Amino acid sequence: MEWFRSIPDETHHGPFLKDVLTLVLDEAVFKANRRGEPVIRWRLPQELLSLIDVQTRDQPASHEELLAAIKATIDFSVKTGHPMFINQLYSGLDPYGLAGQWVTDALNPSSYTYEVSPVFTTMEEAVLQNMRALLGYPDGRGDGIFCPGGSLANGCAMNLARFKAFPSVKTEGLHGLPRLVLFASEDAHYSIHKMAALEGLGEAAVRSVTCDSQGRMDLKALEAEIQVAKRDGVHPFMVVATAGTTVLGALDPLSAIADVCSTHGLWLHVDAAWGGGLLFSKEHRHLLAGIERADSVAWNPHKLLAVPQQCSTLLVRHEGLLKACHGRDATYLFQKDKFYDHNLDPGDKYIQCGRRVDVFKFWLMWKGKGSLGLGKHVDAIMELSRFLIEELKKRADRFKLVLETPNFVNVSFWYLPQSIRNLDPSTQVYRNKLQSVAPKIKEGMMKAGTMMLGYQPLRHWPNFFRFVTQNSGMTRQDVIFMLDEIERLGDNL
Ligand code: ABU
Repeated sequence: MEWFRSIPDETHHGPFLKDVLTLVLDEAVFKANRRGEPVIRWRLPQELLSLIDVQTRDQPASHEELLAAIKATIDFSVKTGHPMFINQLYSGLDPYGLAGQWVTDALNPSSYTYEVSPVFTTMEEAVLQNMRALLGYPDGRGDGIFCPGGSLANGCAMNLARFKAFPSVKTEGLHGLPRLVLFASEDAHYSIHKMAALEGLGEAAVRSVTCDSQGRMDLKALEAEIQVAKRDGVHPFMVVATAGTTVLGALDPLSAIADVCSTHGLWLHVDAAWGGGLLFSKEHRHLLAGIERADSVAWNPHKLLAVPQQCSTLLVRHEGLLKACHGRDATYLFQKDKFYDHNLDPGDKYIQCGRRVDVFKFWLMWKGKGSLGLGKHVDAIMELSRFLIEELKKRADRFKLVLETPNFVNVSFWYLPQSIRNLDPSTQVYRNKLQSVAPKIKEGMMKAGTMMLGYQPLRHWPNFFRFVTQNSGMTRQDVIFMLDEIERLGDNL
């Protein structure tokens, strides 16, 4: 076989692929995620360029050179499966999920028609139906799609809600429509504004609803905003509630918001990209009560359930609406005279054409652990964040919680170095000092490679740390390590 042909040749590629698998298993899967190993070996781009030969060339590289490049790539990449990677709304390295990714990648499918993805399209329907059943849609009825991330899931929901209210928008665009507005809390995900801009509504179409002291959408403020919109002569069409805000992890009061939507005839979309996984937990699923009344729900299993990136879904109550809203009946894919039932082709419900299969890794995890195991995973994470709250309270002279009683995974807190402890918290000097603490500690942990923990300001609050994990392998000892490490890095600031 000539070396340039894109087909695996067992003699030529077999030893290379086996070496790659061994390297990945040793270096990226097992060793990399051991406690004591660095989460990151921090390097600036110029240093990386001297460590990894990133230039592509006319001449082919040898397998040895490729293996060395793979090794260096692993060495200097962030180990997001490490217990001390607590930086984002994804983490952990689930072994079944990883196996699922490998199988998917080896088969390299695109999931638009049954003929090219018979197993995966069948699995997609089964998984989406089971997710809808968990939401509480009767018998799991409705519809759904996999999305390239929660932002796009929210955007599709917005498009569906608008199409349901004004079907002519599909052919005529915004011409002739009243000025449309929607409502989302001030802590809602930034994709709501992005998608409103992308879809021609404009960012100003998003009316921000203030939050209560726990970061949840304030119902009185929602009612007031709806009245203001009506007085303004604009047309409300949708409320976006959030089940797990990005920073505080707040869970909006879904039942009460559903009542408001029903009174005013508004589409209720729940952005449960982060919080959706709670539905697997018998102990905690009550936190999402009311989600069964949503017209649509964005839910990312790659977040709380630790499915490998990406696995994001949009679940919809209304059967047939996705196809009606997005369909174009392209005759090169969705021929009506196929020898099998062409309704098995899911592709026309989607905005994308070619589409990665994101179901199999999730399906394999669900199969391998059962709903029971996924529920226990969620319970373990929730228990760990409760433990962190208790530990923070024990160290109340050095740490301060942003919310005293968070009720989801997110735990937000400030570290107070010695130099700040006796300052008056109402002064600008104190605020300025506090604002600079988290970034400096973050720099210290990244350069030491000991952990990655995120920080941000929010509204009037200066920079604070946000603890989130999706790694049910994280332990109480890891939490104590995290707090000790913050103290070690921040004590003298
Ligand atoms: N899609 C929101 C993710 C942001 C974060 O990881 O914090």
